[in-house]
Amino acid sequence: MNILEICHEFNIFNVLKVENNTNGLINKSYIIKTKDRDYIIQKINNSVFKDPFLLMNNIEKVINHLNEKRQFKCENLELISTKVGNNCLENDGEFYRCYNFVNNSITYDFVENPSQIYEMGKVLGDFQTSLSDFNPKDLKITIPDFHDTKKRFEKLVETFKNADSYKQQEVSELYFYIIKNIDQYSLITDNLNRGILPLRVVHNDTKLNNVIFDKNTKKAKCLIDLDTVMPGSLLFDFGDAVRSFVSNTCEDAKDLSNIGFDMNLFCYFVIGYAYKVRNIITDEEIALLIDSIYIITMEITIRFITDYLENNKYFMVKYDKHNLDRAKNQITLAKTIEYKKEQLRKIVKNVFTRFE
Ligand code: GN1
Ligand code: MG
Repeated sequence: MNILEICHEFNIFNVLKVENNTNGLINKSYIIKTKDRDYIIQKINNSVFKDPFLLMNNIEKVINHLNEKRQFKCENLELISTKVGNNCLENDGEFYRCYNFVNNSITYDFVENPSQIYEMGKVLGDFQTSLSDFNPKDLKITIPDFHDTKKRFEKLVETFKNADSYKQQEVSELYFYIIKNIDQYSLITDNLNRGILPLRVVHNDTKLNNVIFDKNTKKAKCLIDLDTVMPGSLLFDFGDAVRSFVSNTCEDAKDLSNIGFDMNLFCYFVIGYAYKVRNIITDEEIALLIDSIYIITMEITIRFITDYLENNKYFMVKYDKHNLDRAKNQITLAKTIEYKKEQLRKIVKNVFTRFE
């Protein structure tokens, strides 16, 4: 089926234009423009998501719950059904889904103004609070052990052993830093398994460009890309969100000298976030917020190196060493976080005390 035929399956006719959307490292997206309204059709990567129907059912449940809890529906999260009323189209082993595309919405790869980050903190906090009464066990596991950093690490060790010696040499400096910090990787999962941290609904991919903003009001509207909603710890989302904006460069920038930890942005984020989650977050979760930023940054570093060693099977790349560049970038950020940990803990403590 070509893209126009796929549109027809979603009852979309009179297509004026189809644009490729290059955001995202996993799914392929197309913006479909028609006379009356626009849509985004995504081809779900089914080597990453083995059962797209399971994933779509998770998404639908979460959207329905969010719509019930809020006074407004996020129009960006309106799923368009197929002609026969399904939330997903299967054709020749390929899977497509369709959302409403809202023209006055915008996403950012970079921070242009600290108020965006305050907004991002609020939108993440709102997501977690709105879903705090949703039983996470009602969601299916679409990618097992997604944020099990220790397992990601073990996979890297295996992959490294089997890699060719040239590549081993190439990643050795990164690899040894990763091994040195092994003690930290199971901090969140161990506490989850022991019941010290509550199991919650987690978005699992809370980077800045998954926050939709209103072009006119500049307010954040909602978190999009719900592909990885699954049970887990809210710390995964906090850590991932912070790592995505705090260095103020993109995650594949090659110039490592620009990578820092923007304290000012971090404060804006924590204030917005704490304001929204103050009634649901536990002391045990607050105590690990800073660790989560380090852990999730190390986890994505581990994933990028593993994929580089496995010849870029998982993440889309634009050139052979793309994943290696991403890993170098993220490990540089992780080292900055490690260095600032105590200072960051004080900020978190001060902000949360203000909301007591
Ligand atoms: C992937 O496709 P995208 O960009 O939303 C990945 C995330 C990573 C992210 C890094 C299912 O998300 O886990 O943090 O790339 N998604 C999946 O940019 O693996
Ligand atoms: Mg995603």
